[in-house]
Amino acid sequence: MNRRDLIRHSKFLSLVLRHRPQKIGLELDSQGWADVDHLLARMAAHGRKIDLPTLKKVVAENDKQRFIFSADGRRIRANQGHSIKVDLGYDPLKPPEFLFHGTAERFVDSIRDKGLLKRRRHHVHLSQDRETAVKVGQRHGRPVVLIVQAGAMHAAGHQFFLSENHVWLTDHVPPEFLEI
Ligand code: HQG
Repeated sequence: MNRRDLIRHSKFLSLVLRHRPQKIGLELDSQGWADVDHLLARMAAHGRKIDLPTLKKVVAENDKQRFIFSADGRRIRANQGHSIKVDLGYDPLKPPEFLFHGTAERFVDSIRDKGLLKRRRHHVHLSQDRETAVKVGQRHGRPVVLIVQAGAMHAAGHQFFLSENHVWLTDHVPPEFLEI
C-alpha cells in the first residue's frame, strides 16, 4: 500500500471513529470502541472495502498513532480528537511545567482574550514539544506556538489527561496561563 492510500484510509477512519460513525452506520460504545469486524463490514457496505491486514497496517504506520486496537484485537478506537461524546477513560495526570499549543496567527487576538477553547473537540490539545505544535499550527495557516503554563494550571486545580498517543488534553486554558 502506498503512502497516499495509507493517508486516505487514516482520514476516513478519523472521520468515522471520531466524528461521524453514522455516516456508515457504525456503532461505537460509550468509550469510543468499534468492533473490528463490524467496522470492516460497514466500510465495505459503503464502498470503502479494506481487509484486516490493511487496517492493521493503517493503525501501525499512522504517523501520530491516532488509533489503537484493544488488547484482544477485536475492537478499535481513536486515541483522541473526538467531537462525538465518548468517555476515553484517561486518568488525570500531573503535566510537565510547560506544554505547547500550535495555532494560526489570525486566532491569536481571540485566544489572548478568551484563552484556548476546545471548540468542537472534547479538549484543548497540547503537545510536549514545540515541533509538534508548529505542525499543528500549520494546518490552520501561518503557525504561532503558544507556551502553556501547565504546572501552574495544575497547581490551580485544572485537570490534565495524557492520551495513549502522547497528546496532553485539558478543558480550557485561561489567558493568564498563556505566554503569547
Ligand atoms: C483555535 C490534530 C480563536 C486553536 C492536531 C486551533 C492536534 C481558538 C483551532 C489535534 C481559540 C481548533 C487538535 C480562541 C482555540 N479563539 N481560536 N479562543 N481557542 N482556538 O483542529 O488544536 O491530525 O479543533 O488554536 O495535530 O488545531 O486530527 O484543534 O487552531 O493534535 O490527529 O481553534 O488535531 O490531530 O482547531 O488540533 P482544532 P487543534 P489529528
